[in-house]
Amino acid sequence: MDLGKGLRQALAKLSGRYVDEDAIDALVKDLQRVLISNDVNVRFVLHWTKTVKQRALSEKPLPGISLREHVVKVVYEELEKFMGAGFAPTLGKQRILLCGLFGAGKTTSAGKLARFYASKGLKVVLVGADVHRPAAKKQLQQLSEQAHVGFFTLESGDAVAIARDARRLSDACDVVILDSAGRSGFDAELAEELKDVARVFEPDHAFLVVSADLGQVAGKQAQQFSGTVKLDGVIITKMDGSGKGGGALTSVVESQSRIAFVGTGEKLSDFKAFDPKAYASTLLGFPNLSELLETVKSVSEEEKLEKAWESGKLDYESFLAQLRAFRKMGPLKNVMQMMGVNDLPEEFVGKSEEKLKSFESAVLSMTPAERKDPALMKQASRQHRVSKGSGLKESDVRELVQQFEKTNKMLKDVKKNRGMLSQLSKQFKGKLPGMG
Ligand SMILES: Nc1nc2c(ncn2[C@@H]2O[C@H](COP(=O)(O)OP(=O)(O)O)[C@@H](O)[C@H]2O)c(=O)[nH]1
Ligand SMILES: [Mg+2]
Repeated sequence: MDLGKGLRQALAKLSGRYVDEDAIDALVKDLQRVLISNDVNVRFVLHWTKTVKQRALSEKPLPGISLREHVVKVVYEELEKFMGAGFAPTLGKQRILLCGLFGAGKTTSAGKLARFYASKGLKVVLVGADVHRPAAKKQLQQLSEQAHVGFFTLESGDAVAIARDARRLSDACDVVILDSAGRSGFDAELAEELKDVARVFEPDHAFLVVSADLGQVAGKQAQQFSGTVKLDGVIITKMDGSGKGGGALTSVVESQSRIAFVGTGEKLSDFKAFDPKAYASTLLGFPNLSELLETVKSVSEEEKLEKAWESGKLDYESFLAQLRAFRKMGPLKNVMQMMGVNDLPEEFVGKSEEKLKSFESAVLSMTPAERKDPALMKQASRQHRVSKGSGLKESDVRELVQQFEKTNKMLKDVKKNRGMLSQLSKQFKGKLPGMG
């Protein structure tokens, strides 16, 4: 099972039950099973899950976030951490050397890289220097056509001769990508040829291509190759569907190499510069999780407002701000709901944009004094004026004021506890003006 699928299943189980220490223990066991079966180093797994558990239990969830959501967030953040740093490819003139063993996906990755740089507006040429496999040059040439980039090789001549000529292509092109020869294993001969090729080609960047299927061996290979050429990073291919991708990722990071690109399919477009944030969210099944967590952070910045609520000193301004904060929870709620988390009420979240707007326009039609001193708004003449200014019906404004007063009174009774949001939401259900 691939890493993402395993992780998603482990988290999905969590959503079916009440989250307490036992549930977190069960999750940790599931995570351990998933990671170990993905060939991640056992010592690493135990250390990692210990951190997850510790954080899950000891950290206070952000305001408005349930313990379950908090646990998901911790798993995501730790996942992001274990994948190391991201990679920002340089986009200028450069020569790139690709190395790796047979079947790693080297030639395919050369095509993918070419497409990647060409899409950034750079003039790219692919160089076929795998002289050991007769079909290799042809394969690369076909890829160059697909990617609409140049192609260069010599019909005869060894890898070093091709590399020497390819060195000069930099005069006419931005990016020169050389597909070197592989071997079935790392040996002295391969090391020699690579060194010779590198000496005449003078690459600005060298990438090792490894298949995710290697699991932990990927890290060992990165070490071997980096003893021969200075590696800028590792391209991990076949992350789609590999049962050992987790081991490949973590072992490469542990070997002090960085992950530069990830290949996730046979098409030229199945390729991305490595971004641990984006990759972690993809693994968990939510391509926008990092964005959503930013939303949570910004919602938590409304903590001050919650304090105002808790102290019972509510005015129209903070009321409106709080409603806006609830609305921001919208996308997050969708995600959590997909994971089986259902404790955010519909009434609050993202449901009636239009009605929240009318609420907003009412508050905007109030004078600063009215916004700060809600008691003023009990006067019919003021309600009349606000309804005119906002274009709302007078009865709507009246309802708003009544609701505000009720809320304000209730707030004075609400005890401070973790789920301010859920507490309030239960009592609010269906009663908020225009939010139901
Ligand atoms: N599913 C999948 N297949 C890949 C990926 N990268 C390469 N392949 C396949 O792996 C096989 C070997 O690739 P190739 O580029 O010829 O490997 P090379 O011997 O290292 O040059 C080919 O069938 C490719 O289509 C990938 O990211 N995902
Ligand atoms: Mg090849």
